Amino acid sequence: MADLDQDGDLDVIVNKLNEQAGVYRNQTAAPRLAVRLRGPPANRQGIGAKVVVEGGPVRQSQEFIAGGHYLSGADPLRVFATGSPTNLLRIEVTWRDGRRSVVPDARPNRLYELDYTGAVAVESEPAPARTPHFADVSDRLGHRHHEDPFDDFARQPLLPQRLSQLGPGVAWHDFDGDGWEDLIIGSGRGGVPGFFRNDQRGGFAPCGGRPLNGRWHGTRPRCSASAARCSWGRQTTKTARPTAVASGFTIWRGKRQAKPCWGR
Ligand SMILES: [Ca+2]
Ligand SMILES: [Ca+2]
Ligand SMILES: [Ca+2]
Repeated sequence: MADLDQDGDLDVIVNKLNEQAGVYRNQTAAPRLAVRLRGPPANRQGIGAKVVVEGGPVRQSQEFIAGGHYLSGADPLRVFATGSPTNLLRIEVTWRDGRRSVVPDARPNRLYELDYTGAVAVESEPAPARTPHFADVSDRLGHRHHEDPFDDFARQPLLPQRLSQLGPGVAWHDFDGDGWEDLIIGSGRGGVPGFFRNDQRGGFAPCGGRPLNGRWHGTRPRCSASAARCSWGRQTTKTARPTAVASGFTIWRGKRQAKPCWGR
């Protein structure tokens, strides 16, 4: 878009494949106000500056951008509706570095060109203190995730990110059947999963890396795309799927009786 006929409104140019471009004149008769910027030497068009115009039918704001339209750009001119031609308007430009330029008594049907050299620094207000809703209590568990170095991209060069670096899957499962969910933390390659029994007082007691007595399979954690899954006899309980892709593990109960570490 650009104001081709210099009447203060933006006209439209449309590029067409294998045809002549379309040029459309904006024929609005509504009062308007146009703003153009003269930025600092490295950014003469004031790209990134935000303009707010008040005093018109509504509060209006626009940003000076480079490109951003589909395969096209536009004349760095911003046009605002002014409502009544007698309205007095306020133009405020906030430049990329936070400086501001203000025209307190702008009038409709005019083009205002604001120069960066007249901008003034504005002291930013201190951010209000925020009270977090959650607190990190990871240290109470004393658990540390382990993941052997693994080059994901050697196997899948087009991966957007390393899937081996997402951290462990976490599952809740009441292993001892006391009605309180216990905590299982999966492991990456080379590590061991963490088992923590719910002590019913808001804490968890670690059971070490091998909480099941007797024989159990899965002692060698593997990195997979599954969530933590617990299987007891014929019954399989999928306890959680914390993320779409996470380091997970599967516990299979062997033919011999296996018991949790706390002896039940
Ligand atoms: Ca025009
Ligand atoms: Ca026009
Ligand atoms: Ca429990």
